[in-house]
Amino acid sequence: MLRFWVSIGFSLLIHTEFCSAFCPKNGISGSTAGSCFFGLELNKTFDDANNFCATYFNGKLASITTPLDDSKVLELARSFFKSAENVWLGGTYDGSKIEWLDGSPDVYQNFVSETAPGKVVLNLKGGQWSTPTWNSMIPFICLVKDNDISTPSPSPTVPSPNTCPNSSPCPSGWTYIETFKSCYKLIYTVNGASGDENCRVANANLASIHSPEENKIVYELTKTGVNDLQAWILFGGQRTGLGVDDWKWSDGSPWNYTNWAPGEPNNYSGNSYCVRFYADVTNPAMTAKWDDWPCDMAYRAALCQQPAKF
Ligand SMILES: [Ca+2]
Repeated sequence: MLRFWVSIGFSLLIHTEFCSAFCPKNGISGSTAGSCFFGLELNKTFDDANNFCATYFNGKLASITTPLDDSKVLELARSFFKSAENVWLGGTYDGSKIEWLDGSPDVYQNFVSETAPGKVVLNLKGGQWSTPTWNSMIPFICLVKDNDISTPSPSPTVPSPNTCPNSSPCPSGWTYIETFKSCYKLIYTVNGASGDENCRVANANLASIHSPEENKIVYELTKTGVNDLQAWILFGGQRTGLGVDDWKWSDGSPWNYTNWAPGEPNNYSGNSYCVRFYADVTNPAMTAKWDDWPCDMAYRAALCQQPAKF
């Protein structure tokens, strides 16, 4: 099986399959050979969701051009998304036509009647498409295709791929990042104790960070694109004493990198035993920085991490 490596902006290496598009375990093959639809349970705006599909999977928000794909994607979404009402598809509707982000033709539509112009979502309850009245932060469905093949006449000894291998070394619903050989998942609305416990129940730990590249991926996984004064993400830093350097990672890995915001860690109020990660803050200088913070506060989400299993 041929594989290639995509080098993206900040030198992360994301693995994908050349015989067909990379397909996570929860993915399904589309009607186009080598295509794969899959859901991501990360709440993002339309543009950020599409950027995520592009950056980490070399794909786009999903286009749907056949009734069969429509029904398969609905089945996928209903089984994958536990609590979502709507999920992004990759279309913009002008009231009569759809423009798909991946350039697919406007040959099939499944809107509820009198849908207004806007970005297209799939409604999991009704099973039809509509357009939300504002650019919500919701989960989304990516579509990856193997149509970027640059060799026009592949060797006849290489079998033509027509299936989408379930090649992700991560459990269903987790995001695989090749560079760190890790699987990530967000658990929403936690405090320090419940976030830690929920990761452990899933055989994972709160995420640890050991380099600027790893800090960047945590940012990419946790930002939503909408600034929020309380956009705090819990990850695995834990205070072990009162000193500035008295910290450890909950997964036991070495404490060898920090990205504290200016003046941090300050142990303000004397009980800042956890760390919050600034995902979407109004001050750009604070973006992706860390602040020691009380564990019993409400965090937008916890980021869990576990090693990929091959
Ligand atoms: Ca602090």
